[in-house]
Amino acid sequence: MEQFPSDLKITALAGGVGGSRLVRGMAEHLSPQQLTVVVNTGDDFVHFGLPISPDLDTVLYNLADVAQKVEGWGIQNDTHACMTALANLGGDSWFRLGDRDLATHLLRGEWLREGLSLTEITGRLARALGVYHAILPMSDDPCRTLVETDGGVLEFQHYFVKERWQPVCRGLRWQGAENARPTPQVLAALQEADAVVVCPSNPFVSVDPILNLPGVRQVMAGKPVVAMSPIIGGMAVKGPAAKMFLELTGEPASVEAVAAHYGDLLAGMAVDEVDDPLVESLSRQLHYVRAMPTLMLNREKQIEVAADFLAFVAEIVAEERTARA
Ligand code: FO1
Repeated sequence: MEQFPSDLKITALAGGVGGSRLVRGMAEHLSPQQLTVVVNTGDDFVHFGLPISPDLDTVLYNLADVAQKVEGWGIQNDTHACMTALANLGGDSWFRLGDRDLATHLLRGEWLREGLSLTEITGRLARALGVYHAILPMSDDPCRTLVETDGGVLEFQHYFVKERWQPVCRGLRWQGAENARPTPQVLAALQEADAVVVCPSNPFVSVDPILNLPGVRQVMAGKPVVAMSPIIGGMAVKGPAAKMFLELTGEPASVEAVAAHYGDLLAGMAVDEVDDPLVESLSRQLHYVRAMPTLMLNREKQIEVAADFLAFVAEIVAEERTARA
């Protein structure tokens, strides 16, 4: 690709696996000064007394190149001796924590008890794993996603992992939202960005928790915000995004539904090449639309897809600057 201009700064909003694939690709093209990642912490929960931050760890492990290749979360070649022993003792084993992964949660717990913030802890873990792009939790305050189902309100990981996202989702709410604030680092990264990238993460449970924090939308207003659609040909690559579109909006998942969900926030959106026939109609909703390959199932694809996507973002930034000059 043409070199992405070295003076442009991107702040990306990401959830877990889908987001971390694009982030991983972009990190190959952008220096740590150019790319900052703001990560959803709505999926966080406490399990066996350990503070688990699945999306932060997924982004971290992917950037450190130690993530499980197929699942996208957890550590590649991790062992599960602790989980096996725990299950043999009658403990709950529905949430699979690998032995090496456990070290992350043990340290996070220890450092939280010492008074460090989640932001500081994530920075320490990143440096220890040789990751120099900033990974910022959206907030240092708890703001936990709760899923309203016919069977009652479920904590996000109970809905997602234990129930395999099968219950019908009737609504979402966030425990702690009334007191949760974005960190100063998050607001500064958004303020300093030339463009904000909305990664191909679940709009409802990965991106909305970040956007809903007070001040986040305001600081993004007027900046080019460019998304990559998490919906390809009406389906989600992974997880319940397509199912949630139908259950929460009554409309089937589509690139138009993604654009409608984000509304005026977006200047542009990249859609997968299979959705090329929808680009014309989508252009009535959005100023900048481009179809391109977006599947990123291996490292090479992540790098290639990120290159095309960043070229699209750079064009939008340049056009917006010209329009405003
Ligand atoms: N996802 C699963 O589907 N099953 C698991 O047992 C599981 C364990 C797990 C452990 C640590 C971690 O950081 C993530 C883990 N995930 C697991 C993934 C994760 O819970 C979800 O993919 C995200 O929360 C959705 O973004």
